[in-house]
Amino acid sequence: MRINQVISLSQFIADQQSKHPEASGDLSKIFRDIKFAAKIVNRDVRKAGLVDVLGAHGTVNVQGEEVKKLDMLANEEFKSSLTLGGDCCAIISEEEEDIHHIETTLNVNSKYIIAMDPLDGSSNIDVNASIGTIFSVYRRISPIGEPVTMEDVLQKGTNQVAAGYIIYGSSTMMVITTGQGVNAFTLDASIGDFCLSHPDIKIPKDGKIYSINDGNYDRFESGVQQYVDYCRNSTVKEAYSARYIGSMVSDFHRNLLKGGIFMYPASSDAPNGKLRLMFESNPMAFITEQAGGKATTGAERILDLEPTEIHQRNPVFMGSPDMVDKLESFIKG
Ligand code: P6P
Repeated sequence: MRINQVISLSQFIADQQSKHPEASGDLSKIFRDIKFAAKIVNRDVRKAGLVDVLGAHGTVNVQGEEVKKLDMLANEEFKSSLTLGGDCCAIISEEEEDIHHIETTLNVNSKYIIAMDPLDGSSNIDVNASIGTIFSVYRRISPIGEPVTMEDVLQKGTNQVAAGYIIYGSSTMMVITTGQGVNAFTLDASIGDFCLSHPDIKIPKDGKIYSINDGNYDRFESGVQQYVDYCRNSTVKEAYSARYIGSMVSDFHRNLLKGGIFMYPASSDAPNGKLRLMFESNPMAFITEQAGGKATTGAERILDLEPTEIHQRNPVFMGSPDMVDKLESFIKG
């Protein structure tokens, strides 16, 4: 046994792949490509402020949201790495209106599709708060070699082959699941690789942290308001804490490790909420459930939702199972 045995992300994926003799190794290559882009985005995020990558890109995306320069940089980095890697036949991105088909000879004959939010939490970029990348991996449904269809990219969350996020915070960490639990890898810049730092993460069954944009309180349905009141009025002994940074990856990651509930409900001015099913809800719901948590719209399991549009939104409640159950009890009255 080597002292301080370090397990790299690549080694970990290879070990997991070896448990599945039928595996082709293509998924390992998808992680290779995501890891490469993540290191480049990490470099760009870390030097933001020193070079002209802060601020607005001068355009708005399909969501009608102001695009930041780093958003577009990150989007291009992940598209480029996945294209050069040759194992991804299409990408859907929060920053792209439609399917991005990858039609090089290698990619056209590959079977994996990526759904990604290349840089989530843009509003925090210019104020040096942590941000992240979120991704899902799906296997195409239509025959390999044929043009990717809408059916290929609009798959239920239960069809995810893998999901993960990279958090560019006090350290840069990649948290992933391939359906066999949740593991986190911290970037060791001295060796330029992600190393296993949090094996087999399980979210605490209950918690005291609730994360929600309280500014929307008056526009929430009464069940959600009642749950927020329940948390606010908790006794000193039970004292709940409100923690919300406005960057889903950061709020999610804290609650995953400490226990808590992350909420982005529907509201009177946003009847489906704000977060995107394909780019935020599904990958984070997969990770939540693999860590022993619950992820619902308040009415149904997120992973069971049937997507109908690339950029569709849904209400989000995810985290410690006892907290999600309590929230749902208020919604169900
Ligand atoms: P609000 C960031 O823009 C984001 O998509 C998520 O990362 C975050 O949880 C949410 O929006 C914050 O939205 O309306 O509270 O600022």
